[in-house]
Amino acid sequence: MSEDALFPLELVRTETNDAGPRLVAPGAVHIPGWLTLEQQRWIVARFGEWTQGPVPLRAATLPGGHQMSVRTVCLGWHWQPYRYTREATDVNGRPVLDFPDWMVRLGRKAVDAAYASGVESDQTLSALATTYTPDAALVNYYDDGAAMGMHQDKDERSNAPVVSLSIGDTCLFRFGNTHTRTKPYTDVKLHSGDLFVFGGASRFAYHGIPKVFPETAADGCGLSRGRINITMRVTGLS
Ligand code: MD3
Ligand code: FE
Repeated sequence: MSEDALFPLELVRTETNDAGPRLVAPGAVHIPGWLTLEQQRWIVARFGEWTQGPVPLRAATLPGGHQMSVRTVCLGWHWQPYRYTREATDVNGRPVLDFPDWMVRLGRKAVDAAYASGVESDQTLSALATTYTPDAALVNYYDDGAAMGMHQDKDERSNAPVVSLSIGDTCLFRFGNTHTRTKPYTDVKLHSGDLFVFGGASRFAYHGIPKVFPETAADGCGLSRGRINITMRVTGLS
């Protein structure tokens, strides 16, 4: 048999030869290895700039007094438990960085990749890519011991999809249901370069990161320790 038959062009994907798009739940599409290593390195370089200020990476303090182990820097709108503001009034009062145009374009490409891939048949979702305009990004940094408890993202006044990009160490992602923070849920490993889009019936599902696996980052992703996750959102605020 020829190599052309063994490796048809449309099935040869990324450096890591990952699987294609997978529908994890209605509206929730996982695309392993969506970002190239070069794109990952470029984004990691931007992350280095964002953390220089005006607002530093910070671990938010929850209303009960507990501090999160994940540290975050925001773009477009600053998130604090549990609202969006234009100034980081819980950190240093400084204005949040602008939401970059390249990230709007990347968000549209992500929504298109997820919902035009054929794994999600909802036409309302596949029509979204051209108009999708995220205006806030939470950029989370996880060091070895960091985790994020089960929660819903419901501080936005929009049901537009959330786009998630992972870079660095592999983590365990727990995708739950819209009713309770407990079972049933689906556990998925997220690797460096993975895309996940959460729209439709999945937009208000509980989810969390039970753990990251230290020193599992893909060689050449640009991050030597830990994990970065970018989530783009439409706040519906002005
Ligand atoms: C499902 N971040 O920032 S990304 C968050 O990896 C957050 O840092 C995690 O949860 C992280 O709020 C998980 C996956 C994710 C993000 C947003 C969602 C899943 C989602 C919104 C709705 C449903
Ligand atoms: Fe979340």
